Amino acid sequence: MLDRDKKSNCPDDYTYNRKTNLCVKISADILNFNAAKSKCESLENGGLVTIRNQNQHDFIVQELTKMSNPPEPFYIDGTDEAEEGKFIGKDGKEITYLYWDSISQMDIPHEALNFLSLNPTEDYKYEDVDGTSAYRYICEVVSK
Ligand SMILES: [Ca+2]
Repeated sequence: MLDRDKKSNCPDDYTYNRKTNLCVKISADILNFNAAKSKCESLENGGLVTIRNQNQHDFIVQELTKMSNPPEPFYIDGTDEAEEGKFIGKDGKEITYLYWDSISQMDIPHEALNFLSLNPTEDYKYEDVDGTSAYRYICEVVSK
């Protein structure tokens, strides 16, 4: 497959990164998790961004640090609603790359915290949140 084909379905207002093959857009608005998910999914092949490895996380952090952001999390793809501690991506596969911040998954109960976000106060490491708060979010369009 040619590179130009890989990004052929990346919308103009999204940013394409060849190295990670991610096509993403950081939202300007704030929504709760389900509304953010729906908004991202309103585009064909769209959804909250699924981060599967360090390279992809690095690219997202690089994009986030280009902006001036409020000290609030950004929603990304992944939920452990079905089985505590097992985060599942929008493709139905388990997310094994989980770079937790210093407070998440530690000493407080996390049963009710089922959604992944990036925590700007800790270099955009992962924080599990309950999904009810309106935050900014990161959409992707998956390559065809
Ligand atoms: Ca949980």
